[in-house]
Amino acid sequence: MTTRPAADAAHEARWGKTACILCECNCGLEVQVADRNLVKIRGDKDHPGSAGYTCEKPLRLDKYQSDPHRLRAPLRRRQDGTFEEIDWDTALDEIAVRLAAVRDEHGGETIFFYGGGGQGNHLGGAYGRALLHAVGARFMSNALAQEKTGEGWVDQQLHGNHTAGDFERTEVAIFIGKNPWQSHGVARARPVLRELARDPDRAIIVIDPRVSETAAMADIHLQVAPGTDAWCVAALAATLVQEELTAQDWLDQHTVGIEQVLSALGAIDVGDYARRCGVPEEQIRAAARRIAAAESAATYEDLGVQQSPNSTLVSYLNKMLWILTGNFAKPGGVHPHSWVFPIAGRWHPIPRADGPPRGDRLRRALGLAAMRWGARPLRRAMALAARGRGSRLADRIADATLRLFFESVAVPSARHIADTLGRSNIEGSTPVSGARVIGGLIPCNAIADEILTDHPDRFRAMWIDASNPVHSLAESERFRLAMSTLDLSVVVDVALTETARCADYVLPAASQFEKYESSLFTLHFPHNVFQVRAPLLDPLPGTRPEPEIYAAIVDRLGVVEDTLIAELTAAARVSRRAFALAFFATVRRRPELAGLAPYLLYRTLGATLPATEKPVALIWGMAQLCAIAHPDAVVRAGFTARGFDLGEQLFEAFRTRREGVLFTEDRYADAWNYIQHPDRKIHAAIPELLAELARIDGVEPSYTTAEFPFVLSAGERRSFTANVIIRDPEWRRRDKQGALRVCPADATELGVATGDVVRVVTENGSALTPVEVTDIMQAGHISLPNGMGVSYPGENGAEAVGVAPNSLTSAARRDKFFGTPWHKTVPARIEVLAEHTAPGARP
Ligand SMILES: Nc1nc2c(c(=O)[nH]1)N[C@H]1C(S)=C(S)[C@@H](COP(=O)(O)OP(=O)(O)OC[C@H]3O[C@@H](n4cnc5c(=O)[nH]c(N)nc54)[C@H](O)[C@@H]3O)O[C@H]1N2
Ligand SMILES: Nc1nc2c(c(=O)[nH]1)N[C@H]1C(S)=C(S)[C@@H](COP(=O)(O)OP(=O)(O)OC[C@H]3O[C@@H](n4cnc5c(=O)[nH]c(N)nc54)[C@H](O)[C@@H]3O)O[C@H]1N2
Ligand code: SF4
Ligand SMILES: [Mo]
Repeated sequence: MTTRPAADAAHEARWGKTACILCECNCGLEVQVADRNLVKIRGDKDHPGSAGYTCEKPLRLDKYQSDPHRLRAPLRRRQDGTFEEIDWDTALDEIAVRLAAVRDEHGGETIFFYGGGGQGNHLGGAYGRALLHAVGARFMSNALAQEKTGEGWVDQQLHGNHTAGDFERTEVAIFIGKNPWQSHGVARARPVLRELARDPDRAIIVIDPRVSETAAMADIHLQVAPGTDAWCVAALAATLVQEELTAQDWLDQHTVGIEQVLSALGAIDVGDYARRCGVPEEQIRAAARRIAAAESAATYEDLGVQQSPNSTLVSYLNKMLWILTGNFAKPGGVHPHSWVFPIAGRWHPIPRADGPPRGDRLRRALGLAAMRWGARPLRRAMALAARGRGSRLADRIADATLRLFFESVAVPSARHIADTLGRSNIEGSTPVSGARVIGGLIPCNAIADEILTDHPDRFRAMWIDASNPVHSLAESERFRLAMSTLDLSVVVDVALTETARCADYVLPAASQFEKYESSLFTLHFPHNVFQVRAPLLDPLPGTRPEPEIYAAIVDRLGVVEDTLIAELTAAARVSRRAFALAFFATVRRRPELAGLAPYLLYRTLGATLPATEKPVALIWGMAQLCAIAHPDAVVRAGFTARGFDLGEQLFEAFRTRREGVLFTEDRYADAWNYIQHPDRKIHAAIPELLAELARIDGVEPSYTTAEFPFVLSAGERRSFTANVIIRDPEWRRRDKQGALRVCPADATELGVATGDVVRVVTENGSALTPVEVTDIMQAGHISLPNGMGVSYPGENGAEAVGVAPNSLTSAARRDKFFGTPWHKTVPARIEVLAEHTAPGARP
C-alpha cells in the first residue's frame, strides 16, 4: 500500500499513488513511472474523495514532470539582465545576506511574500512561512487575494468560516459565474452534474452570460449581461422575500439582524432589476420559486462574479439565497467544514462533546507552571536520555505529563501556533496605498502600488514561490516594472517562468512528484479528506524540495540557537511524546517562536525521520492541530484514541495511507459548531454591504464605450487550461491556440469567421488571436482562455502560444472593498486585420 520514495531504478516501471495537481480537487491518481517519466496515469479507486474519477487533464501530466522547461541549477541575474548558473551554497549564502541587509536597513515589513502554493502544493509554502517570520515580514499575498477575499470577508461576518455546498445530495444546485463542468471545484464534478441533470426531481440553475457547458445542462439558465450579477442575484433574493418564500421560523431561530436584510430586499423593484441584468423577470421569479420549493439548495460562486464588478456585494447576495431558505446544517445544503489547517479564516477548535477534562482550570494552571519552570530541566533530562541514559524513564515521565496536561497546555499552545502561521488575525491596511488587508493577504491588484513609489515604507524585496504573478496578475507590464525596481527578488519554481525571468535569483524546486507534498484544499462536509503524497521519484539533479530550501536560508539567518535545536532533537529521539511535550512547552515559553514552528519541526523532529521523509515533520504538527481542533469528528472518522494519541494516530494514517485519509466525519447538525459567533447564529446584516445594495439601486450598469464596444472575459477555464502549471502547448488536445470566442451575430457584423486572426484591443494592451465563432456567446461578449501565452522552449527558441490574458487587463479596475480584479469584464474592441497574420505573432 505504501509507495517507497524512489530509489530511481531507472528502467523498472513502478506504480505509485499520488494526486492530480491541476485543480483544487486533487483527484487521487495511480502513476506508472519509468525512466523518470510518468508513463501511465489512471484515477485511484482507493482515493476516499475522488474514488477513481479524473477528468481528461491529468492523463498527460508528464508534460509537467519531464519537459525541457525544468530548471536544473540556481540562477543569478547578471548586470546585463542575463542569468548565470551558480551553486546552491553560493545562492543561499548571497540570498540570506541580502535579505538580512534589506531587513536591517528598511525593516522586515518591507520584505513581501507572494504565492506559496498552486493547486496541489502547499507543503512548501507552509515551510515558507517560517522564512517570512524569520525576516520579520508582515505582508504577503497569493492568488486567493484576486478571487476569494471578498467572499471570505462576507463569510467571516455571517458565520466566521468557509463553506461548501453539498452538491452530491442537493435538490437544486445554483452556480453563479461558475462552470464546474470544466473548472470542477466539486469532487467528481461531471458525474455529480450528470446525475443532477438526469433526475427530474432535481434541478441546476446557472447564472452566466455564456451558454457554458454547465449552463447547457441547466434547468434554468439566467443568461445575464456580463457584470450585472448584483442586480440579478438581488432580484432573486428580493423575489424570495416579496413572494414570502423565505424560511421565516428558521430565520427567527438561527439568525440575527435578518430584519434589515428583509426590509432592504423588500424594497427592490424586481422587474427593473431584471431589465438591468438583461434576464426576463418571469425567469428570475421561476428560479426563486424553484429554490424555495426545494427540500435543499446549495450555491457555488466563482470567478465569473468574483472577478467582475460588485463582487463583494454579489457574494453577500449569493449567501442570502441559501440563508433566506434555511439551507444550512442539513443534507444538500451549505456548510462550514473542518480543515487540516485553514487556508482561509481563523483556526477554530471545536470543544469535545463530553466537555473539557475534569479539573481543567487547575490542570491548566499546574501545567503552565510545570511548563514554565519544568520545561528546561525536562529538556535537559531528555538530552541526557538521548545519550543513552534513562531514555525509558524520560519517555515515562513525558507520557504521564502529557496525559495530565495535554488538553490544558498543548491546546492553547496549538492555538497560538495556528493563529500565527494562519495569519488570519492580520488585518489593517497596506503601508503605501492603504488597501485593505484581509485574512493576512493584501489585494493582488495593490502589490505594484506598494512598490512603484518613493514612499519610505514601500516594499523593497519580494519572495515568490510556486506562482507566476507577472503572468497571472492584472497588468503584467506594471508588475514587471515593479519587480525591476526592487532591491531583491527571489523566485522558487520548477520552470523559468515569466516571473522568474524578472528575478534576481531563481531557485529550482523539485517537482511535485519528486518530493513530499500535500494540498490544504480540504474543503468538504460532512466527510473531509487529506492526502500526503510521497515522492514517486528522486529530485531532478540540481533541484531541491522547498522545505530544504527554506530550512537552509533560515539556518543562515541564525534566528534560532543551536542549543534549542539540539534539545528538541534530543527529545524527539526519546519519543514523540517527549518531543510533543518539549515542543509545545517551548512555544508556550517563547511565543515568538510560533512563526518558526515549521522550521523547528523540520530541523528537530525531521532529523529523526528518514532523510527523504523530513518534510513530513510539519505534517505531524498539522495532525496534532487537526485532532485538537476537531476531536469528535476525527473519532467519528474511525480513529479511536484521545488527546495526544489521537493526533498520533492521525499522523500515522497521513504518513502511511498513500491513497489519502478521510480525517473527519461530521453530522449535519455539527455545522452549527463551526459557526464562530458565540451565539452560534448567522449574523445576517452587514451594514457596509446593505449600504452598497442601496447604492447600486441608483446605478445603470454599463461597461462598454464607443471605443470599446465589447466586454472581454479574460481568462475562461476550458478543457485544456490549468492555470500555468503546464507550459508545453502540445499538452492541449483541443483549442491549441486558445481562440477568442465571438457570437455569430458579432462575427457577421465584423466580417470574421472561425480561424480568422483579429486584433483584440483594450485600454492596456492588444493581442492577435484566432477567432472561434460560437453561439455559446451572447452579442457584445467575447472570451479568451486562461493559462495561455507562456513561453516554452521550442525549435526556434522560446515561443509563446496564445494570448497572455493579463497583457490586456488593468490593475486599476478592481473591487472597491477588497481590490479583486475585474478580469471578466474588460472593455475591448476587435480590429479586423487587412491581411491574416500568423496567430501568436506579436501585434
Ligand atoms: N480546466 C480548468 N479548470 C480549472 C482551472 C483551470 O485553469 N482550467 N483553474 C482552477 C481555478 S484556480 C479556479 S479559481 C477555478 C475557476 O473556475 P470558474 O470560475 O468556473 O472558471 P471561469 O471559466 O474562469 O469562469 C466561470 C464562468 O464565469 C462566466 N462569466 C464571465 N463573466 C461573467 C459575469 O459577468 N457574470 C457571471 N455570472 N458569469 C460570468 C464565464 O462565462 C464562465 O463560464 O477553476 C479551477 N479549475
Ligand atoms: N486575466 C486573468 N488572470 C487570472 C485569472 C483569470 O481568470 N483571468 N485567474 C486567476 C486565478 S483564479 C488564479 S488561481 C491565478 C493562478 O496563477 P498563479 O497563482 O500564478 O498560479 P499558477 O498558474 O498555478 O502557477 C503555479 C506556478 O507554480 C509552479 N510550480 C509547479 N509546481 C511547483 C513546485 O512543486 N514548486 C514550486 N516552487 N513551483 C511549482 C509552476 O511552474 C507555475 O509557475 O491566476 C489568476 N489570473
Ligand atoms: S484537473 Fe481537477 S478534476 Fe481533473 S483530474 Fe485533476 S484534480 Fe481532478
Ligand atoms: Mo483560482
